[in-house]
Amino acid sequence: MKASLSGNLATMGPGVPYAIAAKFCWPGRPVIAMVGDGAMQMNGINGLITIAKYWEQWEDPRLIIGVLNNQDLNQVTWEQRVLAGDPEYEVTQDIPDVRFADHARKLGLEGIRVERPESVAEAWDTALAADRPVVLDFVTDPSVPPLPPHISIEQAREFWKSMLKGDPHMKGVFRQTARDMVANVTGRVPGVGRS
Ligand SMILES: Cc1ncc(C[n+]2csc(CCOP(=O)(O)OP(=O)(O)O)c2C)c(N)n1
Ligand SMILES: [Mg+2]
Repeated sequence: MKASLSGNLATMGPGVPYAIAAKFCWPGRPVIAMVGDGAMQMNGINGLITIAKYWEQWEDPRLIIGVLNNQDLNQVTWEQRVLAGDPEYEVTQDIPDVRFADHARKLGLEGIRVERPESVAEAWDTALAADRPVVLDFVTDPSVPPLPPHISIEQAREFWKSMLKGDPHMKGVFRQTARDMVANVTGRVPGVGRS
């Protein structure tokens, strides 16, 4: 198996083009890309047109694009909370709920929208057994803190500041943070649900 990341700058946009390049290099092997919905809106959906043009030439047609659709530019939202103490600024951070699976189907590809945790495994099974490229549109929760297990005092302080200033997702963020803390103690993966 080979893997590629967008690099230390967390550059948005390479996921789908890299996956297309991988298919041209190894047309006989399945390729999986995992991308954010912001990146998918920037250039990923255009890449689907390229995929629709070429996929029938590939010996193994499986190319799975998994989109983490949290309707948010989430990495930056959390940086602003934890590094600057700023609540989510909806004007710049919220992005539309694009129906990526519908878009894929319009292009002749397969598309599956996954809205519940119980549907995740079946969606992967379907995509891995499909006779064409598939877009898996996973609806995910922007309130889950994407933080390392140990955070610094400064990060904790800025986090609290961002909440106390009136973050629009405060309730959901507290709920998911509490779930994470319980999971850390019990070792169980917390349930997922949009807040
Ligand atoms: C080309 C580019 N533009 C902007 C940024 C700054 N940036 C880093 S992460 C991010 C948000 C990414 O949003 P999304 O793709 O939806 O992924 P999420 O963090 O929500 O999982 C932004 C704007 C970047 N790294 N690269
Ligand atoms: Mg996002």
